[in-house]
Amino acid sequence: MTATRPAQPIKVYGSPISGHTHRVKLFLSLLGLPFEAVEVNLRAGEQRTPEFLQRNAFGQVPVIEDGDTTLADSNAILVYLNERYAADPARWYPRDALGAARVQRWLSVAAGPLAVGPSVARVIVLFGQTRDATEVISRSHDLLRVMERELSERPFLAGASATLADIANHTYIAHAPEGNVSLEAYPRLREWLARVEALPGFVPMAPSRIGLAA
Ligand SMILES: N[C@@H](CCC(=O)N[C@@H](CS)C(=O)NCC(=O)O)C(=O)O
Repeated sequence: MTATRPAQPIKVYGSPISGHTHRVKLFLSLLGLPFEAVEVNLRAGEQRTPEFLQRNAFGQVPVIEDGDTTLADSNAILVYLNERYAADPARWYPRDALGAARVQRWLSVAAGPLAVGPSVARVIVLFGQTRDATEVISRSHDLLRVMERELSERPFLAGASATLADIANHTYIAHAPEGNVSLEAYPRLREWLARVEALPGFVPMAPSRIGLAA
């Protein structure tokens, strides 16, 4: 199978502290696709400028520009990159009904419990917010317990090999300790992180300096 290549590097509008941005960069790297990172300064509110809102009316990163195509939302971008450029799209997003649904289930987790749990717990610390994180941390552990149980049944979230389910969920789980969500009690989850990190082309997100949201 031959992979298509973009005519020019794909522009990724994002932030180095954004796990949503990182999941896109991670998949671009796994696919070996050229990209150019364009930083959007979230602390300065650049995601709400009229120019950026043209790219994403929700005022959030990441957004990609691939030639004439502008696309927002990390999970939508993963699906796009896979269908457009992967040599074997079925590897990352199975073609059979149940396989596809299993991946979609974890994309929903990434946009739901992961986003309102470990991701928010980290934002509270990174942005030096004063609000009580107890409930968010507790909610995060509810998710981690489910993931730990499911990963006792299979090596990757949606089956025997890595799929978009793992790409979408990896970053905010790996960085959960930055939000005071410890992974200590979850050995299977930590083994899964290592399995994802062993994929050829894996690139980590840099650890964030606490209280310094750039
Ligand atoms: N559903 C979106 C969520 C993206 C998101 O939450 N982005 C955050 C950074 S990680 C953001 O841009 N926050 C700035 C804001 O909401 O003002 C996606 O998956 O791309």
